[in-house]
Amino acid sequence: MPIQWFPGHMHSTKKAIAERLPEIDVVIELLDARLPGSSANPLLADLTRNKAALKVLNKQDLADPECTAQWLAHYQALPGTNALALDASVTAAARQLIAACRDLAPLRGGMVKPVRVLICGIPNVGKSTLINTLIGQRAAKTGDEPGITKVEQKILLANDFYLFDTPGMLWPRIVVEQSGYHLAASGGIGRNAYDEEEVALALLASVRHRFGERLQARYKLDDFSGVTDEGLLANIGRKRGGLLAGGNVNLQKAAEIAINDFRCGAWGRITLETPDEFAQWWAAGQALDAERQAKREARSRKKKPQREDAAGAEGQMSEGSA
Ligand SMILES: Nc1nc2c(ncn2[C@@H]2O[C@H](COP(=O)(O)OP(=O)(O)OP(=O)(O)O)[C@@H](O)[C@H]2O)c(=O)[nH]1
Ligand SMILES: [Mg+2]
Repeated sequence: MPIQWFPGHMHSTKKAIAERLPEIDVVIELLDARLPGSSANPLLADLTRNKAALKVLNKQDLADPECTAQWLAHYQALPGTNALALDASVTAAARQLIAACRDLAPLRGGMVKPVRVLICGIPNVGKSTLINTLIGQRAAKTGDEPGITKVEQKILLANDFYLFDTPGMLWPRIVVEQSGYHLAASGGIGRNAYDEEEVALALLASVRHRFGERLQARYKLDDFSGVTDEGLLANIGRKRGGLLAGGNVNLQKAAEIAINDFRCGAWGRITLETPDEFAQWWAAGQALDAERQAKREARSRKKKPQREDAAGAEGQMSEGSA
Protein backbone atom coordinates (compact mmCIF):
# COMPACT_ATOMS: atom_id res chain seq x y z
CA MET A 1 0.00 0.00 0.00
CA PRO A 2 1.50 3.40 -0.96
CA ILE A 3 2.47 5.91 1.72
CA GLN A 4 -0.47 8.12 2.73
CA TRP A 5 -0.50 11.47 4.57
CA PHE A 6 -3.56 13.69 4.75
CA PRO A 7 -3.69 15.19 8.26
CA GLY A 8 -6.68 17.25 9.42
CA HIS A 9 -5.30 20.66 8.48
CA MET A 10 -5.27 19.57 4.82
CA HIS A 11 -9.06 19.15 4.91
CA SER A 12 -9.31 22.76 6.10
CA THR A 13 -6.81 23.86 3.43
CA LYS A 14 -8.87 22.21 0.72
CA LYS A 15 -11.97 24.02 1.97
CA ALA A 16 -10.14 27.36 2.27
CA ILE A 17 -8.73 27.09 -1.27
CA ALA A 18 -12.16 26.18 -2.70
CA GLU A 19 -13.71 29.22 -0.95
CA ARG A 20 -10.97 31.61 -2.06
CA LEU A 21 -10.87 30.53 -5.72
CA PRO A 22 -13.83 32.55 -7.04
CA GLU A 23 -11.86 35.75 -6.39
CA ILE A 24 -8.53 34.45 -7.78
CA ASP A 25 -7.20 35.36 -11.23
CA VAL A 26 -4.13 33.12 -11.49
CA VAL A 27 -3.16 29.93 -9.67
CA ILE A 28 0.53 29.18 -9.31
CA GLU A 29 1.13 25.52 -8.52
CA LEU A 30 4.61 24.95 -7.18
CA LEU A 31 6.06 21.58 -8.12
CA ASP A 32 9.28 20.03 -6.90
CA ALA A 33 11.60 19.94 -9.94
CA ARG A 34 13.14 16.69 -8.62
CA LEU A 35 9.74 14.95 -8.80
CA PRO A 36 7.40 17.04 -10.96
CA GLY A 37 4.87 14.27 -11.65
CA SER A 38 4.66 13.02 -8.08
CA SER A 39 4.44 16.52 -6.64
CA ALA A 40 1.55 17.60 -8.90
CA ASN A 41 -1.58 17.37 -6.76
CA PRO A 42 -4.55 15.82 -8.63
CA LEU A 43 -6.88 17.35 -6.03
CA LEU A 44 -5.58 20.86 -6.83
CA ALA A 45 -5.90 20.12 -10.54
CA ASP A 46 -9.59 19.35 -9.96
CA LEU A 47 -10.20 22.39 -7.77
CA THR A 48 -8.46 24.84 -10.10
CA ARG A 49 -9.54 23.41 -13.45
CA ASN A 50 -11.06 26.63 -14.84
CA LYS A 51 -8.35 29.03 -13.69
CA ALA A 52 -5.38 30.49 -15.54
CA ALA A 53 -2.54 28.29 -14.30
CA LEU A 54 1.19 28.56 -14.02
CA LYS A 55 3.27 25.48 -13.15
CA VAL A 56 6.49 26.39 -11.42
CA LEU A 57 9.20 23.76 -11.09
CA ASN A 58 10.88 24.92 -7.91
CA LYS A 59 14.21 23.76 -6.41
CA GLN A 60 15.63 23.53 -9.91
CA ASP A 61 19.05 24.09 -8.32
CA LEU A 62 18.73 20.54 -6.91
CA ALA A 63 17.29 18.92 -10.08
CA ASP A 64 18.99 17.48 -13.16
CA PRO A 65 18.89 20.25 -15.84
CA GLU A 66 18.18 17.85 -18.72
CA CYS A 67 15.22 16.30 -16.91
CA THR A 68 13.93 19.78 -16.00
CA ALA A 69 14.00 20.72 -19.70
CA GLN A 70 11.99 17.56 -20.51
CA TRP A 71 9.38 18.37 -17.86
CA LEU A 72 9.08 22.00 -18.99
CA ALA A 73 8.49 20.84 -22.58
CA HIS A 74 5.93 18.33 -21.30
CA TYR A 75 3.92 20.98 -19.40
CA GLN A 76 4.24 23.62 -22.08
CA ALA A 77 2.71 21.18 -24.59
CA LEU A 78 -0.44 20.88 -22.42
CA PRO A 79 -3.33 23.14 -23.46
CA GLY A 80 -3.67 26.38 -21.48
CA THR A 81 -0.62 25.69 -19.33
CA ASN A 82 2.50 27.76 -18.89
CA ALA A 83 5.51 26.46 -16.97
CA LEU A 84 8.84 27.73 -15.76
CA ALA A 85 11.62 26.49 -13.52
CA LEU A 86 13.33 28.43 -10.75
CA ASP A 87 15.06 28.51 -7.41
CA ALA A 88 12.66 30.26 -5.04
CA SER A 89 15.42 32.15 -3.28
CA VAL A 90 16.74 33.85 -6.43
CA THR A 91 15.09 37.23 -6.86
CA ALA A 92 15.46 37.82 -10.61
CA ALA A 93 13.97 34.42 -11.52
CA ALA A 94 11.12 34.75 -9.03
CA ARG A 95 10.27 38.18 -10.41
CA GLN A 96 9.64 36.65 -13.87
CA LEU A 97 6.59 35.19 -12.24
CA ILE A 98 4.99 38.55 -11.66
CA ALA A 99 5.19 39.37 -15.37
CA ALA A 100 3.87 35.88 -16.24
CA CYS A 101 0.89 36.37 -13.89
CA ARG A 102 0.10 39.79 -15.33
CA ASP A 103 0.16 38.25 -18.83
CA LEU A 104 -2.28 35.55 -17.71
CA ALA A 105 -4.72 38.12 -16.32
CA PRO A 106 -4.67 40.88 -18.98
CA LEU A 107 -8.03 42.34 -17.88
CA ARG A 108 -6.83 42.90 -14.32
CA GLY A 109 -4.43 45.49 -12.92
CA GLY A 110 -4.67 48.90 -11.27
CA MET A 111 -6.00 49.64 -7.75
CA VAL A 112 -9.61 48.90 -8.67
CA LYS A 113 -8.94 45.52 -10.22
CA PRO A 114 -5.78 44.14 -8.58
CA VAL A 115 -4.27 40.89 -9.87
CA ARG A 116 -5.03 38.18 -7.29
CA VAL A 117 -2.70 35.19 -7.27
CA LEU A 118 -2.97 32.01 -5.20
CA ILE A 119 0.22 30.02 -4.58
CA CYS A 120 -0.37 26.38 -3.77
CA GLY A 121 1.45 23.07 -3.80
CA ILE A 122 2.55 20.13 -1.69
CA PRO A 123 4.10 20.68 1.76
CA ASN A 124 7.71 21.90 1.93
CA VAL A 125 7.95 22.69 -1.80
CA GLY A 126 8.97 26.34 -1.21
CA LYS A 127 5.71 28.36 -1.43
CA SER A 128 6.51 30.67 1.47
CA THR A 129 10.16 31.04 0.40
CA LEU A 130 9.00 32.16 -3.04
CA ILE A 131 6.63 34.73 -1.54
CA ASN A 132 9.38 36.10 0.70
CA THR A 133 11.71 36.41 -2.30
CA LEU A 134 9.02 38.19 -4.30
CA ILE A 135 8.35 40.80 -1.66
CA GLY A 136 11.98 41.09 -0.55
CA GLN A 137 11.37 40.39 3.14
CA ARG A 138 10.42 37.54 5.48
CA ALA A 139 6.66 37.98 5.54
CA ALA A 140 5.85 34.28 5.51
CA LYS A 141 7.29 31.68 7.87
CA THR A 142 9.46 29.03 6.16
CA GLY A 143 11.27 25.90 7.33
CA ASP A 144 12.74 22.63 6.19
CA GLU A 145 9.87 20.40 7.23
CA PRO A 146 6.36 19.86 5.88
CA GLY A 147 3.47 21.75 7.46
CA ILE A 148 5.14 25.08 8.35
CA THR A 149 2.33 27.27 6.97
CA LYS A 150 -0.86 26.43 8.86
CA VAL A 151 -3.37 28.96 7.56
CA GLU A 152 -3.80 31.00 4.41
CA GLN A 153 -2.01 34.37 4.44
CA LYS A 154 -2.71 37.37 2.19
CA ILE A 155 0.35 39.34 1.12
CA LEU A 156 0.32 42.66 -0.70
CA LEU A 157 3.06 42.66 -3.32
CA ALA A 158 2.04 45.98 -4.86
CA ASN A 159 -1.10 48.10 -4.65
CA ASP A 160 -2.48 46.18 -7.59
CA PHE A 161 -1.07 42.72 -6.91
CA TYR A 162 -2.01 40.34 -4.05
CA LEU A 163 -0.58 36.95 -3.28
CA PHE A 164 -2.18 34.30 -1.12
CA ASP A 165 0.18 31.82 0.57
CA THR A 166 -1.50 28.52 1.41
CA PRO A 167 -0.54 25.58 3.62
CA GLY A 168 0.89 22.60 1.75
CA MET A 169 -1.66 20.02 0.66
CA LEU A 170 -1.33 16.43 -0.53
CA TRP A 171 -4.25 14.32 -1.75
CA PRO A 172 -6.40 11.89 0.24
CA ARG A 173 -5.21 8.78 -1.61
CA ILE A 174 -1.78 8.55 -3.24
CA VAL A 175 -2.38 5.75 -5.74
CA VAL A 176 1.09 5.72 -7.34
CA GLU A 177 3.43 3.80 -5.05
CA GLN A 178 6.62 5.44 -6.38
CA SER A 179 5.06 8.87 -5.78
CA GLY A 180 4.60 8.14 -2.08
CA TYR A 181 8.28 7.19 -1.82
CA HIS A 182 9.48 10.16 -3.85
CA LEU A 183 7.37 12.58 -1.83
CA ALA A 184 8.72 11.13 1.42
CA ALA A 185 12.33 11.18 0.15
CA SER A 186 12.07 14.84 -0.85
CA GLY A 187 10.61 15.94 2.51
CA GLY A 188 6.97 16.48 1.52
CA ILE A 189 5.51 13.91 3.95
CA GLY A 190 5.38 14.05 7.75
CA ARG A 191 8.17 12.06 9.40
CA ASN A 192 5.80 9.70 11.22
CA ALA A 193 3.96 8.59 8.08
CA TYR A 194 6.77 6.52 6.53
CA ASP A 195 9.53 4.07 7.26
CA GLU A 196 12.96 5.52 6.47
CA GLU A 197 14.52 2.23 5.42
CA GLU A 198 11.70 1.54 2.96
CA VAL A 199 11.94 5.07 1.54
CA ALA A 200 15.75 4.91 1.23
CA LEU A 201 15.51 1.61 -0.66
CA ALA A 202 12.96 3.06 -3.10
CA LEU A 203 15.11 6.19 -3.47
CA LEU A 204 18.21 4.15 -4.31
CA ALA A 205 16.17 2.08 -6.79
CA SER A 206 15.11 5.28 -8.58
CA VAL A 207 18.56 6.85 -8.57
CA ARG A 208 21.04 4.01 -9.10
CA HIS A 209 20.53 3.45 -12.83
CA ARG A 210 20.61 7.04 -14.05
CA PHE A 211 22.96 8.51 -11.42
CA GLY A 212 24.87 5.46 -10.16
CA GLU A 213 28.30 7.02 -10.60
CA ARG A 214 27.29 9.83 -8.22
CA LEU A 215 26.56 7.31 -5.48
CA GLN A 216 29.83 5.56 -6.21
CA ALA A 217 31.73 8.84 -5.91
CA ARG A 218 29.93 10.03 -2.78
CA TYR A 219 30.40 6.84 -0.77
CA LYS A 220 33.55 5.52 -2.49
CA LEU A 221 31.75 2.33 -3.49
CA ASP A 222 32.98 -0.40 -5.83
CA ASP A 223 30.89 -1.24 -8.90
CA PHE A 224 27.47 -2.19 -7.52
CA SER A 225 25.69 -3.20 -10.71
CA GLY A 226 25.18 -6.77 -9.45
CA VAL A 227 24.18 -5.71 -5.93
CA THR A 228 20.54 -5.54 -4.75
CA ASP A 229 19.06 -2.30 -3.39
CA GLU A 230 19.32 -3.77 0.13
CA GLY A 231 22.98 -4.62 -0.53
CA LEU A 232 23.62 -1.11 -1.80
CA LEU A 233 22.07 0.46 1.33
CA ALA A 234 24.16 -1.88 3.49
CA ASN A 235 27.30 -0.82 1.58
CA ILE A 236 26.46 2.84 2.21
CA GLY A 237 25.95 1.95 5.86
CA ARG A 238 29.32 0.20 6.02
CA LYS A 239 31.03 3.29 4.60
CA ARG A 240 29.08 5.92 6.51
CA GLY A 241 26.42 4.73 8.90
CA GLY A 242 28.55 2.77 11.34
CA LEU A 243 28.16 -0.78 12.53
CA LEU A 244 26.03 -2.20 15.30
CA ALA A 245 27.43 -4.43 18.02
CA GLY A 246 28.10 -7.82 16.41
CA GLY A 247 29.22 -6.25 13.12
CA ASN A 248 25.79 -5.80 11.51
CA VAL A 249 25.19 -2.61 9.55
CA ASN A 250 22.99 0.04 11.14
CA LEU A 251 20.48 0.20 8.27
CA GLN A 252 18.32 2.82 9.95
CA LYS A 253 21.31 5.15 10.18
CA ALA A 254 22.31 4.33 6.59
CA ALA A 255 18.77 5.15 5.42
CA GLU A 256 18.80 8.51 7.24
CA ILE A 257 22.16 9.40 5.71
CA ALA A 258 21.03 8.47 2.19
CA ILE A 259 17.80 10.48 2.49
CA ASN A 260 19.53 13.53 3.98
CA ASP A 261 22.28 13.45 1.36
CA PHE A 262 19.66 13.36 -1.40
CA ARG A 263 17.67 16.21 0.17
CA CYS A 264 20.61 18.57 0.54
CA GLY A 265 22.03 17.87 -2.92
CA ALA A 266 25.11 15.92 -1.78
CA TRP A 267 24.55 13.49 -4.68
CA GLY A 268 24.56 16.40 -7.14
CA ARG A 269 21.54 17.56 -9.13
CA ILE A 270 19.12 14.65 -9.35
CA THR A 271 15.62 14.16 -10.75
CA LEU A 272 13.74 11.03 -9.72
CA GLU A 273 11.31 10.70 -12.62
CA THR A 274 10.94 11.55 -16.32
CA PRO A 275 7.59 12.43 -17.95
CA ASP A 276 7.46 9.02 -19.72
CA GLU A 277 8.22 7.05 -16.57
CA PHE A 278 5.68 8.97 -14.58
CA ALA A 279 2.99 8.46 -17.25
CA GLN A 280 3.53 4.67 -16.97
CA TRP A 281 3.38 4.69 -13.14
CA TRP A 282 0.27 6.86 -13.25
CA ALA A 283 -1.51 4.48 -15.65
CA ALA A 284 -0.49 1.42 -13.58
CA GLY A 285 -1.56 3.14 -10.33
CA GLN A 286 -4.95 4.08 -11.78
CA ALA A 287 -5.49 0.53 -13.10
CA LEU A 288 -4.59 -1.01 -9.72
CA ASP A 289 -6.83 1.44 -7.91
CA ALA A 290 -9.76 0.64 -10.24
CA GLU A 291 -9.17 -3.08 -9.59
CA ARG A 292 -9.17 -2.51 -5.81
CA GLN A 293 -12.32 -0.44 -6.06
CA ALA A 294 -14.07 -3.14 -8.15
CA LYS A 295 -13.10 -5.80 -5.58
CA ARG A 296 -14.41 -3.65 -2.72
CA GLU A 297 -17.71 -3.13 -4.53
CA ALA A 298 -18.02 -6.86 -5.30
CA ARG A 299 -17.39 -7.66 -1.60
CA SER A 300 -20.02 -5.20 -0.43
CA ARG A 301 -22.53 -6.58 -3.00
CA LYS A 302 -21.92 -10.07 -1.59
CA LYS A 303 -22.44 -8.85 1.97
CA LYS A 304 -25.61 -6.88 1.19
CA PRO A 305 -28.04 -9.82 0.56
CA GLN A 306 -26.95 -11.35 3.88
CA ARG A 307 -27.81 -8.13 5.68
CA GLU A 308 -31.16 -8.05 3.85
CA ASP A 309 -31.80 -11.68 4.95
CA ALA A 310 -30.96 -10.73 8.50
CA ALA A 311 -33.24 -7.69 8.32
CA GLY A 312 -36.00 -9.94 6.92
CA ALA A 313 -35.54 -12.45 9.76
CA GLU A 314 -35.61 -9.64 12.33
CA GLY A 315 -38.76 -8.29 10.74
CA GLN A 316 -40.40 -11.74 10.93
CA MET A 317 -39.37 -12.15 14.54
CA SER A 318 -40.79 -8.84 15.56
CA GLU A 319 -43.94 -9.56 13.64
CA GLY A 320 -44.17 -12.93 15.44
CA SER A 321 -43.56 -11.41 18.83
CA ALA A 322 -46.08 -8.59 18.35
N1 LIG B 1 17.54 24.31 -2.58
C1 LIG B 1 16.38 24.94 -2.54
N2 LIG B 1 15.71 24.98 -1.37
C2 LIG B 1 14.53 25.63 -1.36
C3 LIG B 1 13.97 26.26 -2.50
N3 LIG B 1 12.78 26.81 -2.17
C4 LIG B 1 12.58 26.52 -0.86
N4 LIG B 1 13.63 25.81 -0.35
C5 LIG B 1 13.75 25.28 1.00
O1 LIG B 1 12.68 24.35 1.19
C6 LIG B 1 12.23 24.38 2.55
C7 LIG B 1 10.71 24.61 2.59
O2 LIG B 1 10.40 25.92 2.19
P1 LIG B 1 9.02 26.65 2.58
O3 LIG B 1 9.01 27.92 1.80
O4 LIG B 1 8.82 26.72 4.04
O5 LIG B 1 8.00 25.61 1.95
P2 LIG B 1 6.40 25.68 1.94
O6 LIG B 1 5.98 25.16 0.61
O7 LIG B 1 5.92 27.03 2.31
O8 LIG B 1 6.08 24.59 3.06
P3 LIG B 1 4.74 24.38 3.96
O9 LIG B 1 4.35 25.73 4.49
O10 LIG B 1 5.21 23.44 5.02
O11 LIG B 1 3.73 23.79 3.07
C8 LIG B 1 13.01 25.50 3.24
O12 LIG B 1 14.08 24.88 3.94
C9 LIG B 1 13.53 26.34 2.08
O13 LIG B 1 14.74 26.98 2.39
C10 LIG B 1 14.73 26.21 -3.73
O14 LIG B 1 14.33 26.70 -4.79
N5 LIG B 1 15.92 25.52 -3.67
MG1 LIG C 1 4.71 27.62 3.81
